[in-house]
Amino acid sequence: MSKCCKGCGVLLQNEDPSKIGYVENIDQKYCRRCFRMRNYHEFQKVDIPEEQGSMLEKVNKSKGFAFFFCDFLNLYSDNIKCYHQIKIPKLFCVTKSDSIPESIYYENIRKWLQKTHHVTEEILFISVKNVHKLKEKLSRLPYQKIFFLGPTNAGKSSLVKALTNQSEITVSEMPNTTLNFIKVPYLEKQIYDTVGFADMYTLDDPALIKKTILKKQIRPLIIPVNESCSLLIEDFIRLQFDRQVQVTFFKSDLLKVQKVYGKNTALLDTPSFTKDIKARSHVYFKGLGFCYIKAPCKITFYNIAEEYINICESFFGGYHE
Ligand SMILES: Nc1nc2c(ncn2[C@@H]2O[C@H](COP(=O)(O)OP(=O)(O)OP(=O)(O)O)[C@@H](O)[C@H]2O)c(=O)[nH]1
Ligand SMILES: [Mg+2]
Repeated sequence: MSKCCKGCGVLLQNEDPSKIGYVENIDQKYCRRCFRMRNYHEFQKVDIPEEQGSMLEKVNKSKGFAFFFCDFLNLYSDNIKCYHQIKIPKLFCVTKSDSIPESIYYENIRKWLQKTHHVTEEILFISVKNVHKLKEKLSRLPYQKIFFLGPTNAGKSSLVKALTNQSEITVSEMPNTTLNFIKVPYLEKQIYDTVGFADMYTLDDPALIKKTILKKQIRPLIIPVNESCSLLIEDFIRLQFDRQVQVTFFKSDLLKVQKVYGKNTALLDTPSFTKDIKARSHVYFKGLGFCYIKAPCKITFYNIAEEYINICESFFGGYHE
């Protein structure tokens, strides 16, 4: 009989140590990758076994209900497009609400998701420290099958654990921790933890991922810039502005963003692209956070491919002023 890893859901196998799901003894509870992640905090990048599309297809064919989880720093358009691909009854959950700065009203984010991103279903704000809203919602849902979907690292597995007091599921800051559907009984229902959507800049860089962990509330970092200086994110992504403008970064405290003067950086030679930024925009660096730009300007991006940038209208201004 085929057995699955209790931590990540992958099918266990004892034939090929180089492939996912490997265990020396098929009776073991966790695959080698989960075992090492749980005990030694060791990370091994893997290719996701299940195609994202086929996972969504299975969900969309079910008669279940979907919770879409996305953390505050990753509410970018490409993630929200994934939400719109869910065709069964659903709701939108902004996770890691403990990290949202006090100065930002949930109501503004909610209206922005509705207006800018066309989210018409219910929107909740939750964190692992506060799962009661999720419990309440689940207790009122007339569905047996509940799918927890969303980008990798959004906190799906952490919420399953917090809801069910289940300690077997593996949780980590590394991307694609969960590798398959994991069915967990909850009340009279079945919750299905799933494989996270993954399109982040950080995917191949464990050291960088560690700098994106949100240990406490985000402190917005305000940096006035002009055409004679650049902004550096972790010494490699560089932003050059064409005029004086104020930039406010929302990111983990661990991620370094600094202003540097002069144009004599080695990164000048790397491929770049330029974007026109409208007043009151968010520029998302997928997986790293975002910045709010108040006035119109042009930004030239160095050392980051265009696919890792999403730009959209901000939730500052407009909705509450
Ligand atoms: N600050 C904060 N961090 C959280 C919260 N929930 C989860 N995390 C952290 O976010 C990281 C990812 O958590 P997971 O539960 O593994 O995320 P996931 O969505 O299951 O990720 P994949 O399995 O890779 O798709 C871990 O480092 C968690 O500790 C939360 O409510 N607040
Ligand atoms: Mg997970």
